[in-house]
Amino acid sequence: MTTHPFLDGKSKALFIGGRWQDAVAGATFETRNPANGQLLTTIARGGATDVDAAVTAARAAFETGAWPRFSPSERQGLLLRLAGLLERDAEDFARIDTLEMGSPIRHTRGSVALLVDLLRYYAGMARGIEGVTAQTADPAMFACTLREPVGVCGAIIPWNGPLWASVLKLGPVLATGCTLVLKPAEDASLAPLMLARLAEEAGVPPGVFNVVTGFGTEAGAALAAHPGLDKLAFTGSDATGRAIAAIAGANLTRLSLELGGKSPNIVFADADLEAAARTAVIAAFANSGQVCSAGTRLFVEQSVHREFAEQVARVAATLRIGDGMDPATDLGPLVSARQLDRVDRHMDDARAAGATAISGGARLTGAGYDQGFFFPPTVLVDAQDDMRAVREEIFGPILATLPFTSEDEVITRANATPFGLGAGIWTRDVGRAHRLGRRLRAGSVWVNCYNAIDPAMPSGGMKASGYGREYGRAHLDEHLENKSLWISTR
Ligand code: TXE
Repeated sequence: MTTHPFLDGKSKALFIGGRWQDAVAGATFETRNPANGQLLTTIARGGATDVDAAVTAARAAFETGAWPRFSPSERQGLLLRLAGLLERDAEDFARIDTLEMGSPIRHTRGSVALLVDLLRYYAGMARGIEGVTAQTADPAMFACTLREPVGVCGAIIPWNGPLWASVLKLGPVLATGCTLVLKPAEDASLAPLMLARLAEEAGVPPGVFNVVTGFGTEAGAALAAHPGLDKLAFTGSDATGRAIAAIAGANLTRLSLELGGKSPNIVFADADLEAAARTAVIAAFANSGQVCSAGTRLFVEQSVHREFAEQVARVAATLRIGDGMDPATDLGPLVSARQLDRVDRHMDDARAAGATAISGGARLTGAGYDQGFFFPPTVLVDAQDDMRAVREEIFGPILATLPFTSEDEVITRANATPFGLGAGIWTRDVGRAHRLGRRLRAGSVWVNCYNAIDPAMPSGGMKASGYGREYGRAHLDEHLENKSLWISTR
């Protein structure tokens, strides 16, 4: 039996206007550990009425009460307190994410440490919100810009990094003086709810941060369509993103989207191939491949392709697969049976289309695996660019290796995807790194590394990977209006 202080046998309530409450309809749903199917707890299944109450609370908090009067220094203090509390409870947060979505505990512990730093970054940014004073043609005019919070924000987040996504949405909201209604994914609601408890303890005023748990088609759809939002941020699949964009468009709700991808990782023969192979494995298989910027199309220069693919398969085969709570585990289960089926289907398609798995290739069964959703790291050769498994985001541990012969060819093929989130380049040729770094149509390009991330560096997509940026000053800008104030001195 798993013990965790948050799993106290009580059903988890919604957090609205500073109060913990059941869904108005009284409905709940179960959440289970994907490593062994064990029931963790039940959670309130919010609906349209609950979402409406949360948006109303967020509006009230934005316009009245203490929050609009919080100075930048007070918002900074709040964020610093929240960071300190997250640091204090780091182990509980790491364990709840591992229990609910399967990610290895080493991974979730590392994430919490980065998120503490992220909150401290936003705490600093709360003090750096500045407009400009413009020299206009009319010398008697005083003209300046004011940066003001956009208002009530909604956020719909996925299950692949529930704490990560919650903190990333909350940080800039608190830094800028906005308010937030967060809808976690139904597969991973617990860390966002724990974060709400921490926000309460840190002194975030009632209504500033609200969490409505529930299903996408119910609470999610109601939040996306709510006319009371000033801004909506969505992270998830491109299909749901498109539906949300249509609804937000009808309401003229300001929107940012992070919709995953099919990111290329390009290895030239002159690269440090040992480092490239090690990193290619992490790029594709970390979090069992459930990472938006996973490097799942591994382009390898023809002269070293087969040898390199085999090296990657050898490294992949050393990864230990099991329950994420075991500190030795490198790869945990996929989040759900639905996700495992999706990965299975992609594998069948790839095989039918002529690809060969030189490692992995079938879901794991037998002792320790049967109750969970385990799929091993899978390296494909004989893959083609037009195969479904090479075109579509799988969100599982399947990596396609693809040989290429020239820079121009690989750039064309790497860019021939609807997505544009991340891209990797491995080479010792600095000129080539610059040339390709500019030509790749992706929001982030990593040279001789992959998935580097820092609070100060913006991250987001081009093309169907979405729009808007998270992290860095760009993320704050998404939460700020730019008001022009003109004062005639005549
Ligand atoms: O995503 P959804 P799913 C991709 C990945 C994965 C696939 C499906 O390829 O295999 O999406 O995952 C909420 N109105 N990514 O089905 O549906 C839902 O409750 C409003 C990539 O889980 O996009 C959850 O909170 N909200 C991605 C969130 O949307 C709705 C991360 C994401 O769920 C809704 C996750 C609706 N009609 C999946 N329907 C990334 N960018 O990293 C669902 N939701």
